[in-house]
Amino acid sequence: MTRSPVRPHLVLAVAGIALAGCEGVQSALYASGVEAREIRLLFWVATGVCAAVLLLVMVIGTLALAGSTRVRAWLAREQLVIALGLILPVVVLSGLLTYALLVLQAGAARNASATDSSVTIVGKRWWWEVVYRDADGRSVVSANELRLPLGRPVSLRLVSDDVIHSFWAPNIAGKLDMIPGRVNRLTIQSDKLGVSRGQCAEYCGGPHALMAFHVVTLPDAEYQAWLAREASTARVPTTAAQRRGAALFIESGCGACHSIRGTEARGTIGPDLTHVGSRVSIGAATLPADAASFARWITDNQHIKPENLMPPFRHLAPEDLDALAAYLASLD
Ligand code: HEC
Ligand SMILES: [Cu+2]
Repeated sequence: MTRSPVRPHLVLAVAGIALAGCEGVQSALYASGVEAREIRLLFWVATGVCAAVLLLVMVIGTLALAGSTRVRAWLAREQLVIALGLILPVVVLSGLLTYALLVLQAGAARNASATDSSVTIVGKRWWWEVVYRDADGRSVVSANELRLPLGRPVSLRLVSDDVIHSFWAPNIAGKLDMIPGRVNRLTIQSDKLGVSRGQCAEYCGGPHALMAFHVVTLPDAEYQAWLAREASTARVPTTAAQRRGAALFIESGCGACHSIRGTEARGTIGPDLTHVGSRVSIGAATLPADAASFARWITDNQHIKPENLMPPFRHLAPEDLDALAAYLASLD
């Protein structure tokens, strides 16, 4: 039998795929928040300690197999067996456990000290409702995207309407479950401008794997301006196509499930669409929020996100579909 040669190209391709997962949009190793940095340090310390222990075991194993008689006799001494086989593991594991508990405690203390909760996130099947409280105490309903002011702690109330979900934005913080009938609090702080990605981390049925979201960190002033815009009613359609789209939205019954503030559409089963055109994505981070994706989503959402709770609308004439998509894209 001949041994198959190692194919460097194949190795590179596999390594490339594996490493592509590390580009940082959704990674606890690209920490850009207070809690995520604590968790990343914990990860590297635990990995480093485990690597050192592995190295020690390999060296001793090699000596035990290939060392001289004197070395092997020394290794077989009872004191050494007790020191390396009993005391060392107890010390190393207790140290790591204590450290991990301290990290956990620091997060719990942050969550307990937070007084006001300016953002509530409701886990839904299979998307996220995000409700901000603005400076005047008004609720501003949005979806599938969490915007944060740079460098300021924000206390999140995490709740669920249906089953257990788990909120996880690994670049910014650890994960926390959303449990029906309970309010879990998570204080998070993002220290890096830009967009990262999060994911539901507790299997919640159907398209759970496609229940993601984006976290958008803005400079404080931009965040305040954005929140004021988000609180306003929807932009009035300006072109003929957009007006046709606005009428179709009501005629087609979309308003039974979706709200567009400032219009008759007041449904609450699906995401609020008042400013959907300004979001990074639709379908809980499955498609970008552009006109082409709106059209695809309306007709084909059961293929894009199988089993999601929106029925596909296939009967629309192509020009009507375009008008509807143009209207939604204009809602910035
Ligand atoms: C029976 C309720 C229902 C009806 C009717 C309905 N939708 Fe939806 N829609 C949903 C649900 C639920 C979602 C969330 C799907 C998901 O991501 O899991 C959704 C998602 C969407 C999204 C993506 C929003 C986002 O932020 O992710 C758009 C856009 C949308 N619907 C447009 C429409 C349009 C246009 C119509 C009418 C032609 C319509 N919907 C009719 C329930 C409905
Ligand atoms: Cu889930």
